Amino acid sequence: MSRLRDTMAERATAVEEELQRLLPVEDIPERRLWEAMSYSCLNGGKRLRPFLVTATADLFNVASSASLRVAAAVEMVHSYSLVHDDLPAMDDDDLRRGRPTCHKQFDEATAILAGDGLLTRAFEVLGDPGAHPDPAVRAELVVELAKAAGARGMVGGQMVDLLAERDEGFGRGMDVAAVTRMHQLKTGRLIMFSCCAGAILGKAAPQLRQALTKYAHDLGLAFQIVDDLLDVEGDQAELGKTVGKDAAAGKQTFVTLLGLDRARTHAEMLVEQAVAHLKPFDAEADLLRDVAHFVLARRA
Ligand code: GRG
Repeated sequence: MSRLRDTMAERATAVEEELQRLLPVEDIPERRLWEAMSYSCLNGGKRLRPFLVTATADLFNVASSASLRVAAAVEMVHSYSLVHDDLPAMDDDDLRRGRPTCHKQFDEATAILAGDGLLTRAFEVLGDPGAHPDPAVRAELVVELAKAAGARGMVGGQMVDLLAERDEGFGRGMDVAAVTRMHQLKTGRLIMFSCCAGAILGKAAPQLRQALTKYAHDLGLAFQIVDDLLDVEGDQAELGKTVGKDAAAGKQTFVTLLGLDRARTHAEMLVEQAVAHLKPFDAEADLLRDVAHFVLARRA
């Protein structure tokens, strides 16, 4: 695991530097907007999605200058989603990555614009020749990220989640299949794009891209189940409660549906399955095998 930790740390630094390069202060007319955009994406985080982009791109010997660009674009979309998710109209959170959320640090309107700015900049970056010399590859990256992040993906999943919380949609009637579907959209699709982006950049054979899609599918779900487990375990540690923030807000989670033990076993099974999908790759996919185990073992 220390090999993975070191590589993740190195790549997180490289992505951070790439994000800085892609968000120069002089490009943005109001310094406050630049500050809010930078504050929201240059603030730590695990950088899991960028890591998946670069690790899958490495399988196909993609130039690191290209994979870092795409990795930074995915992180911009992820950061935008967190800024908007934290807004009072959504989850109304005060803290993100251990610091005040963007709307707390700045104000609501600035946070909305910072999110919008990050989202649109991501697509500009993918459309730029720096992402790949072949325009067909760039077009595919743009379309696939739009599908993953938009109403058929993350935004759609967020809507399902919002309605569930208000009990206007599937609500408390959500079963494991419905919760799984919601998370596949809300967090799974961006994780899936992150794993496919390397294959798109490397013009991978369809069966190899398919193997990575299946890996990402199981990894994304395991990531979410672990998130639900950490939510409850964090509550237990900090507050002496046992429900978790999401369940307390009336949401169905994998833990409310399956219980702690079965939820963990399910996540373990998914990680094993994810690793099994990497069979067509030899030792060069070891980082992806390690990151699957990291997702299971993570504490934050
Ligand atoms: C507002 C359109 C819109 C979408 C929001 C992803 C999302 C959709 C909301 C995040 C809500 C949330 C906390 C979900 C739990 C799983 C998750 C995505 C956690 C945050 O991702 P990490 O753990 O965060 O990769 P870091 O900070 O490490 O980048």
